[in-house]
Amino acid sequence: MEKIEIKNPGQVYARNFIIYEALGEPVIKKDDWDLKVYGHVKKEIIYKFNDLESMPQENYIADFNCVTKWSIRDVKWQGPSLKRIIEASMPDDECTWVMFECADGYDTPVPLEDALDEKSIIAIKMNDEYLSVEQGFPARPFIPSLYGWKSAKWLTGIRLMHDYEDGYWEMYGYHERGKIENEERFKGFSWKFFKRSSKLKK
Ligand SMILES: Nc1nc2c(c(=O)[nH]1)N[C@H]1C(S)=C(S)[C@@H](COP(=O)(O)O)O[C@H]1N2
Ligand SMILES: [Mo]
Repeated sequence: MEKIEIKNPGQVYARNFIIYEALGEPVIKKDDWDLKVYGHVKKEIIYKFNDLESMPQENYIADFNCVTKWSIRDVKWQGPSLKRIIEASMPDDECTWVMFECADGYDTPVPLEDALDEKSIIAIKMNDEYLSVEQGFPARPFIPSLYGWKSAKWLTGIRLMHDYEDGYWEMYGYHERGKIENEERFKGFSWKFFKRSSKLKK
């Protein structure tokens, strides 16, 4: 199976996921659940779980990287292409960001460009099994190049936006984009540049 390698400076590998539920764990019945793509789109679309499952599935191996510096090596991911899902709704030309919205009230924005990456998916399986309730059943987006807080569990909405808006963690200072390679952990601050400037002082 294809393996996606992303450089993850400053991360430490752990054995198990740490389960984060900043706003608690919602109760979701699979048959009642749906995922709505809306906002600045020509066509709103509502997906049921079976719709996602019957679409062509992406399958690959990639690390999960939490911004608090723990990573899980070689997680197997499966789900339909996020690009395909977004493009089906025909976002208008001024869209630049998407907001992932969740059943628990959590939300997080990502640049449209990253959402449209070939490797971005709506994950419905991790390591060959449907997501567990604590890990976001029925679905969570996964974008290999971005930190784990962008992988919003219990996803219910994908909102196409013209302009950037903060989500839950971004409001507390987490980075707008969260690109792992550049250590985009906090707004207006990059460890890459911090290290470089502290070296210059010596
Ligand atoms: N709905 C929701 N999604 C969420 C979170 C959350 O608190 N609520 N935490 C985020 C953070 S900070 C991380 S690192 C991952 C953790 O995923 P896990 O609980 O599967 O380990 O979920 C992300 N998605
Ligand atoms: Mo995280």
